[in-house]
Amino acid sequence: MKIGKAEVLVASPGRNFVTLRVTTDDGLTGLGDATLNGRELAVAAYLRDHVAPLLIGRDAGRIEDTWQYLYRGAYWRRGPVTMASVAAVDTALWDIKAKAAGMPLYQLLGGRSRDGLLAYGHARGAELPELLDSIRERREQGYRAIRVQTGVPGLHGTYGLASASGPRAVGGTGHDSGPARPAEETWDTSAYLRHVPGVFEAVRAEVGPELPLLHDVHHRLTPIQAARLGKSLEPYDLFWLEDVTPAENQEALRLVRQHTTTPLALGEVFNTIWDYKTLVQEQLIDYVRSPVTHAGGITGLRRILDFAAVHQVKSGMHGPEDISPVGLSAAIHLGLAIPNFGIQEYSGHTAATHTVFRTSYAFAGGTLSPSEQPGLGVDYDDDAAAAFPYEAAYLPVNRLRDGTVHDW
Ligand code: KDG
Ligand code: MG
Repeated sequence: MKIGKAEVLVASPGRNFVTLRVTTDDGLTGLGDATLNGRELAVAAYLRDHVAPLLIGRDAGRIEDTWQYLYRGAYWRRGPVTMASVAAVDTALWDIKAKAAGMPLYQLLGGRSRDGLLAYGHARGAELPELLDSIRERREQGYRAIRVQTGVPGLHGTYGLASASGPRAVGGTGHDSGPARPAEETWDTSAYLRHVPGVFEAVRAEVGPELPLLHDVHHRLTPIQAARLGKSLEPYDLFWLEDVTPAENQEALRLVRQHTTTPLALGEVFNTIWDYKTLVQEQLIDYVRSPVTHAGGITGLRRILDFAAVHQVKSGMHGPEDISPVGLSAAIHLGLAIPNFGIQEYSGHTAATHTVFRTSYAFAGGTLSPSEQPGLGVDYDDDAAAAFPYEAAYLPVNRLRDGTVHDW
């Protein structure tokens, strides 16, 4: 089973996606997601110029060897561009192997460890009434776990109020203001810390004690601020508090941990096991946020999650709209098989996205399940994709009130 073709597919059905399609000499195809929000073309070029030519003629069945070849063999290792590229190759090869075996991918990963994956959806509102409506809407859609993001008085727009993957860029539409560039938002940590506990108090009073509630801080606090927030949210029993600090400084989480029993999830921007070394070994977090798409594929993420399992840390794979249906499907197969599944983020995709990515996984009763189709169970429609060319788009940039750039 030699690799005959490796194509990099870039399209923007609803938003930009980068997909790798690997085809073997005997005609089997595998898909991998390589989407890196706001830096899509960097990954496309890395794959097209530096990886695809190396794949031709390789044995498609040698997944681990290919992973090592691309990771160690490049000399320049880690980082989001490299690891999204490695992930796309790895996922495509698992898709092929499972198709060759005539099995859904989760069977090759050890079979089912559970019936389906508990998924959480997103609720948002600038003001409380809008937020409570949004929570009601998600519950009507079947969600049994909900992430709650709120506006902050005095700030126009903050993380989580637009779609999970952020508003699109401004400009670049051909009729106004030059090339596309990121939108800018304003941030005020004190206002946020004053406001959020009251919102959770009101939400808990409305939904009762059982509904799992989550919240994403999106890397905006210092460790001592994060400790204060975690402590102030304890009465509202969060399922998790996400990305409280930027966390490149893993040791900083020790301080947060000493002060609060609110469970912590972290790492959607991390790519390798090394990014989690201290966090996991010292049990400074409870959930690993990396998705298959950004952490070196099934092979890379499974290694992280096995390491996490030793320390009672569970999965909480990133699953906003900028993880393509291919990446989401890979997450569903992996999440079904691993022993330490925690929860899966699922914000769904637009109708336009689904015209290009033909999926077979199901969301029902708050639970995601893969189909029994061989492989990942996702097909890519080239004809549909032709109608959606790439459009430059960026995540926002965040500034403090005095203009200082802050973490978004
Ligand atoms: O591309 C960035 C988004 O995926 C991110 O902002 C979404 O934080 C996010 C989440 O938890 O879904
Ligand atoms: Mg997040």
